[in-house]
Amino acid sequence: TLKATYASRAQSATHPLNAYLFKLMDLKASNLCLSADVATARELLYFADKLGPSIVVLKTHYDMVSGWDFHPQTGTGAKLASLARRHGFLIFEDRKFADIGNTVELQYIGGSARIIEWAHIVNVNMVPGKASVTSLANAATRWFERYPYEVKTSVSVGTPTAEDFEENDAGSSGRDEANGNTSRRPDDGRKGSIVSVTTVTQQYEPVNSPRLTKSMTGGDEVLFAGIEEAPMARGLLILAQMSSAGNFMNKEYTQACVEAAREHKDFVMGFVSQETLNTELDDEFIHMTPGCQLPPEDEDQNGTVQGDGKGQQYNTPQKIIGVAGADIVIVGRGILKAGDPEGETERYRSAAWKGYTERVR
Ligand code: UP6
Repeated sequence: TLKATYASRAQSATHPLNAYLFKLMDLKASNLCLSADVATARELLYFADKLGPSIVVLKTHYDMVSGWDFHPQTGTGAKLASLARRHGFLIFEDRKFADIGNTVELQYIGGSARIIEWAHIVNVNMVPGKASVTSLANAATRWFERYPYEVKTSVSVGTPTAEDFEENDAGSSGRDEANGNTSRRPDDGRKGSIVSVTTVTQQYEPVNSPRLTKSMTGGDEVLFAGIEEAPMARGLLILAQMSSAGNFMNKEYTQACVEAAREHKDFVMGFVSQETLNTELDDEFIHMTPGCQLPPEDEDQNGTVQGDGKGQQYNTPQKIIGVAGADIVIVGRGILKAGDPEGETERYRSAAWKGYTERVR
């Protein structure tokens, strides 16, 4: 399976978000996830917009960001969702849930952050047991069942203005029964550069419903570079291996993570891991790998990269994608602390993509 192309895995993927993500990777020639570990919401949105064209996943730690606006329609999550549609990437909140099932459910759906509303992907640290995975899966199902809703989107020609950034947020109207109020909800919709006027009305059924239907009416839509609508779905990555020195995730633990994933294929997209964990023929999981840096441009590109002095260890994209067989590299400081983050993003994108093309060749 190391030779399978992203395009072919888009076809065979069982999870709708994996099918979408592999297609994005193929279209954008990118297997790069930006770990947007910044201090303020302002910087987060800035980097999401600037670097969005080169990445396929934007990873957040919302709880390290100051000035996070929790408003469901106009807040930071909603703005990120809008940028995700515009540039074509998925949002991954790296919350690493790690508690009893009941608690992780409430943390996923509730609180001020309401992570489930704006993050396509979350992850779990499965130390408390497999029940944490089951609970998150059930929570997502129930969330969809409670909120079947309609999305109306209209986008304009040319460079988006501040105004359509706010307005065309492909949010959806849904009645929040628990709170008794009707609110616009941020969610998946347009993406890619906008090249035509579009008015689309979409009706979504809960994603796990047997009645799953999606009907589209309204005007024609033309989206940039074939990038389509993200499916209305939610996904989980299981943290199966860590990059940090001396971590306690041994082989048995990693294997238990793989078993849990196989038991919840409709919700678990794959793993945060250091290598591919697809060992059985019908394993279709995706693997995202943190602990990735390139040597500085003027140094030997096959040389090794020092850790950060706080336990983090780094491998090159070539090693992660080409040798270990992971699918997406996760890069934070390698890009964010560079003098030219935009140029550096391209350097990482092309290095990781080269690792992929050489692997499948
Ligand atoms: N992360 C790791 N290692 C793991 C799991 N997650 O580094 O095993 C996360 C960190 C950080 C990012 O929480 O957000 O990936 C890595 O950032 P860096 O590239 O700046 O080291």
